[in-house]
Amino acid sequence: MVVSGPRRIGVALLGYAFMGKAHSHAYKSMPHFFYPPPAIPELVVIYGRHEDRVREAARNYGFKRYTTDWRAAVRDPEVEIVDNSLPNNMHLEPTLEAIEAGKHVICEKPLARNAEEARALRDAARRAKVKTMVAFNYRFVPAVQLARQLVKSGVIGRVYHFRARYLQDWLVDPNAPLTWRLRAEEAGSGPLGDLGSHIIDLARFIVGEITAVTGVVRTFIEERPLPEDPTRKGKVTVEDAFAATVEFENGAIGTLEASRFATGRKNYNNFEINGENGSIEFNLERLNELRVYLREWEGKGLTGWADVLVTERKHPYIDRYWPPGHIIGWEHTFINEIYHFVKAIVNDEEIGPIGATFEDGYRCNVIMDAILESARTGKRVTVTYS
Ligand code: SOE
Repeated sequence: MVVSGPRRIGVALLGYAFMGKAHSHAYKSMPHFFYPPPAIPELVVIYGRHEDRVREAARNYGFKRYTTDWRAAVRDPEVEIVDNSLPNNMHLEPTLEAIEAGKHVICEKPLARNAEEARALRDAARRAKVKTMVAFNYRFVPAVQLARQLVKSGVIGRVYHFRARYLQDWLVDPNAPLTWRLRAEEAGSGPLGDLGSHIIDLARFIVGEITAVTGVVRTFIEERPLPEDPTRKGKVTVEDAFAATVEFENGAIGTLEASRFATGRKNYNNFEINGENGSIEFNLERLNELRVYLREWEGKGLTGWADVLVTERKHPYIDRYWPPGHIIGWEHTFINEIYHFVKAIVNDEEIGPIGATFEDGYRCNVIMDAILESARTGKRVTVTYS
């Protein structure tokens, strides 16, 4: 007897590196945990520039085919979802062509290198009937959604502050090679787009719209060994770190920073929200936990922070995984994200407000451009969208 079940949905994955690995794992794992799945992702074709590497990735991840021609992948008749996990300079054209070809698109963050490219993608998404989403995967951490629920339900009352920092240290070694994340032509910006885009998106996801920014950027190491020839050096053309102040529409103010020179910090995406009735702190390196302080506890002499373990069945997504206390990992944020995307496609549901739309991606790029403009001019910049 053949087991019948949910329909299959064909996926073309553009890119096979870090995000290609995380996304292909998510497509394969989603039906196992979100059973019965809205549809079963079928790994149809993977694209990469280097044939030997993309062939290996196809074998490793389990794709039916591989190609060094992204247009062939985007137009493949078996493909319904195009997943753009390529470097930032390759977000615009393949995503536009995929939308044009009637494919649903999930695009890695940041949506684009700058607001101009992001606006073109946002406008194309508006005109299209397909589903489009930006892979801001930290929206799909159960603890982050609990933080959002606590803020949106008024538990901490009026929000006064949002301060976030996304810190890594993989570039503190001056001999780390000049990879694509260090070149403006390919990346658009440095940690601002790579890491800052996450905390800007979380600021908007949890607290609300940002109306003005100031910013400062710095490049600490100007030249690095070339990956293809370590005896030669190339110029770093992006910032190595940024810091910014932000003003929110609801009157709150905050600070943002991101760096890949924060020695000792590995993947330290940390935010703290202070409100009139309490505070919340999240740390990605302890992603199953949320630190909470509530003033109502003070009457009981409890003037301290609680380390809440966000692994109860009532917490977002946890009922799909394990019993309380068995914790989940970084990769599960992608599984949750892919479930959200495939379910929206199959049931014709809205991507937002939980998933990041191309409007969210565009607004994030506008805010990043404003931070860079402030860093150039030394002036406070008002954030405006078109
Ligand atoms: C940078 O090293 C990076 O891979 C980012 O590009 C990802 O978005 C982040 O989730 C982890 O760190």
